Amino acid sequence: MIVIGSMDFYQGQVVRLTQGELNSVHQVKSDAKVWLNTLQSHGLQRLHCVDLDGAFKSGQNIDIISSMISNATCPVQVGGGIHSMEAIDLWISKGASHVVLGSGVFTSEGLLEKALEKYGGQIIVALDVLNEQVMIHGWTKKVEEDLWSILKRFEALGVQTILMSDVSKDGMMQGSNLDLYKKVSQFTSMNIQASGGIKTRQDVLDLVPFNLMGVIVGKAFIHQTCDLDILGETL
Ligand code: AMZ
Repeated sequence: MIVIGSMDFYQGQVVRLTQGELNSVHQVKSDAKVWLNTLQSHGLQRLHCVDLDGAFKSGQNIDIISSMISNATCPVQVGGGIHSMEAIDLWISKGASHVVLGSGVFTSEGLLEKALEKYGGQIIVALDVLNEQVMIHGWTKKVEEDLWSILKRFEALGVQTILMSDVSKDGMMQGSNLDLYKKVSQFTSMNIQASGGIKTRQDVLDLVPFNLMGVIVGKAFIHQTCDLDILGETL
């Protein structure tokens, strides 16, 4: 398992939200490139960039995220507002190693199949979960289909990696939803990236038994509650 450093962008700024609520937004770093360099100097192995304007349909942060991709020496996965093949093509052409699809998988008929056919393992599906229900559109709308049936369906379609966030834990820095990752890791053989709630190194270590591919950490580095050197480790 590796630790994936996360940067969320809203209106051109690096921000953090609490439980995904836009009214909790606050700018955390005034210079995204400086923060990227800091993460890289501690051994960053993968960067996760989220375009929150894309997810909330309030615009896009293409230039700043593109500049993260050009300045990063590690793979960069990008998500938020990627709801069409054109948007996927754009990010791949800008050098994203992986593209994270969320709402579009549930709202654009055939998008996931087409994306998998063209980009295979470069496609990551985001499942943002609240009480075992998947949330879309910036975590404001529930998907009716049951989480476990979604997982079975995606695995059968050939999805290699899922990014599972626990909405209730996100930005709370109270540890992750261990029960959820335990259940999901036993249920599926897709690679799993866990996201939401990490505060300390111990919170990261608590996930090691579940054989996850990665854990996404954002706020804990900004608030310096987790040592940045964990970015260079394989756990
Ligand atoms: O914080 C939020 N409210 C939020 C967030 N971080 N809403 C969506 N997202 C992220 C998902 C995923 O990485 O975790 O945006 C991506 C999905 O976006 P979309 O536009 O494809 O649903």
